[in-house]
Amino acid sequence: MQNQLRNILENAREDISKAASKEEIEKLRVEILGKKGRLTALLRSMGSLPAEERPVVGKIANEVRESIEEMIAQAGEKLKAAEIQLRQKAEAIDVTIPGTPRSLGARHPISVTIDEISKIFMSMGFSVVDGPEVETVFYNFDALNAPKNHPSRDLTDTFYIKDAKDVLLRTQTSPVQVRTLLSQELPIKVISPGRCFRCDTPDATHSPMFHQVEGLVVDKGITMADLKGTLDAFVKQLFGSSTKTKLRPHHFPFTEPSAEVDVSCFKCGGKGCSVCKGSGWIEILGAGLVHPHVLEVGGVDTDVYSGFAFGMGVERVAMLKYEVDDIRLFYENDMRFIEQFR
Ligand code: 2NM
Repeated sequence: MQNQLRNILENAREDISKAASKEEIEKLRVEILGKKGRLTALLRSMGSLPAEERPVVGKIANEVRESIEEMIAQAGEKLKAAEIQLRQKAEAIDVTIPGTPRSLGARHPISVTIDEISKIFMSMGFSVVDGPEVETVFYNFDALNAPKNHPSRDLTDTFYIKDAKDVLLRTQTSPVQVRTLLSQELPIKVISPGRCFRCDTPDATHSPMFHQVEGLVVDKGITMADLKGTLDAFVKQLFGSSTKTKLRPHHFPFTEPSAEVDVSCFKCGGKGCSVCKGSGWIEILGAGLVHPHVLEVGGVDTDVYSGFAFGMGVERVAMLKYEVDDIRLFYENDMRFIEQFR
């Protein structure tokens, strides 16, 4: 019987040491110490021993039981610790793994160009004004002296808001200047950068949405000389100090006289190259003295005051400066393109 007890203890030690889970240990506990367990069965058979042997064997049996209980408890603790360690390892954050790079983005080349133009005019004392992109026929056409039959008013050229025949997307930023004439005290010296809309089929040089910067100066005694001097100073800062200006007669409904303004090519200096298409000159602005009809709508006394105005396409300026050959590149928002103009 003592040998059997020793066997149970040794087998238990071996089995428990091999157990790899809480379930396996519980199974062993039932097999050895449970109601129908090996040790329990042996203890029951003690009744058949001679009376004098019973206390000795009983003592050993109790020691074996205690040893096995102790081994099971220790194995349980060990497994529990291993399990915790495993879980901690699985849940741990490896702070040495490089993070996912997040793009910071870049300023859009159109914004860069608008800011550069605005900065130059602000240095000459201009303020920046803005106004609604959704306008009325009055501010976009009537107040700007556009004849009732002017082609730019057509449905094919202008985006009208459906079912509201008087409301449209502004085709230029000049309605902002009409609003400025009506709301600000004289003298006025403003530029109005912003988005404009025209029904154009997109191609390399056309987009139904584009940007303009227009300027307006109204004061006593303003002449074409003020216009030419202002634009001359502007293009020298934008394209370089040797840039020359040339005014060609033109027609706009809102100015009289009107001119288109060319600048000498900043790339070749006038010899002729790919940027100026061989002519040495680049058309960059429209301008003129504000038509008295426009000033009168704006409540200006034309006996005392006169003004000049000008306008330019921001995309056109950006395309020339950065040698971009397709306007549509500005609206694709491909970061490989956008990032080149920081
Ligand atoms: C241009 C060309 C010439 C212009 C006129 C006005 C206003 F509102 F004062 F009459 N603002 N801008 C103007 C003049 C715009 O863009 C090519």
